[in-house]
Amino acid sequence: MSRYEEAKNRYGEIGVDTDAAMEILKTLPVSLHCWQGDDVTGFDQRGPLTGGIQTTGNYPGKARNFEELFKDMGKVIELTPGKKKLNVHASYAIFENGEFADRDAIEPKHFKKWVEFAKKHNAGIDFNPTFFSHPKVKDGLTLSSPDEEIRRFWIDHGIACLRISEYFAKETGVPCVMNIWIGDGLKDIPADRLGPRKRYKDSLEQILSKPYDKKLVKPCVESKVFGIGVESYTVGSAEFTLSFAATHEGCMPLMDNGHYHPTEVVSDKISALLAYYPEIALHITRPVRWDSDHVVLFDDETKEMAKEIVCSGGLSRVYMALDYFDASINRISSWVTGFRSWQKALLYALTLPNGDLKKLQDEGNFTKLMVMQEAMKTFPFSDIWEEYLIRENVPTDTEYYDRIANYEKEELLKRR
Ligand code: RNT
Ligand code: ZN
Repeated sequence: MSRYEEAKNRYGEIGVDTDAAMEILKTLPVSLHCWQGDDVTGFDQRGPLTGGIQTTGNYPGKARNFEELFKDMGKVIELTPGKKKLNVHASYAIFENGEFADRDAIEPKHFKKWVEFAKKHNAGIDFNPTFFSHPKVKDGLTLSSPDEEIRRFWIDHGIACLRISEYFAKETGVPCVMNIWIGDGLKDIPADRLGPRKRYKDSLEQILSKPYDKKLVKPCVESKVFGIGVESYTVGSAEFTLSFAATHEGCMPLMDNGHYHPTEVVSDKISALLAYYPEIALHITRPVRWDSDHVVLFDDETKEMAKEIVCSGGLSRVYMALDYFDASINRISSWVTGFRSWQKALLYALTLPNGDLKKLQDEGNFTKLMVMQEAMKTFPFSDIWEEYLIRENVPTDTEYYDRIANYEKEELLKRR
């Protein structure tokens, strides 16, 4: 009997169908963020990364143009199991033959190559307007700026992005999640906290009041607690964005698990939102002390988030996207390890005896619940995971590093 057969039997004894778990997992789209490949630089400007976010590290081989980024993302897709969606930022517009359009004037045609790339990999696309790293971010503000000209520019950017999102959805046949995140905030004590929030609310309403196909485009708003250089006040706080989504039909809340106070956990918030919203969106990252966007690992909180999505029946209601950027190690490996970790967490969640555990809780049998929860930690999960990798035709956990090292030698180190 193969290791997988043996493991399958063990799981079978506790009522878990591992084949069914794998069949479900391979159909669940997870959004692969394009910005891990070039440290969130994008193609439309040469200035620094702004908005209170930061990449750290200077590992060689960063993608410098769309050809290199596509090549790198292709490598990531090759080395990871599961269904992908691409996650694209507006700053990754592709301009050719000397043409250029500013953020308020970008059009679907500037993303044609992304559509071709997505189609090649049978993937849908999610989209993000880019409200940072641009000269029109004035005093750290965009959609909440008191300067009406500045605010207009960014509202027009949001509207342009709705059109592009619709184009992505039409072309790929997959609805496009359009995530609005602004880094707007203040370094020091505000004199007026309400003013910027009212302006942000009005800006969002102006953007989302433009007609768009609600079946094709799924807008969401991402909250944040603070950013670097923006420590004292964030316009789009948790309460602000949740309230906005709750009062604007069709707009989802997006939780990034790096955007909360260090003892708060998104795993606990998922069910709270699912009790109220038909659909929600997530940015999956690994905060270390602050919103540091470390590579996602197969750690306790990552597992708990996946478990919550699975247990609450949220697999069809939660849009899952990765969001981190590590420039201190091989960027392809960062991408691959993070994507695989989330797949692993989902498979782990799908192979827990969730129905029985729930029953124990409801019966008040907390003794057995604890015993079973602990027992699951050393179940032969690795054999199920390896089988999934084989079925998905991708290298095992100990094989993929060499493939990346080879790609580094053949491709990345030549980018000087
Ligand atoms: C920043 C937010 C946001 C960005 C991306 C690049 O703190 O998490 O989602 O990481 O838009
Ligand atoms: Zn995020």
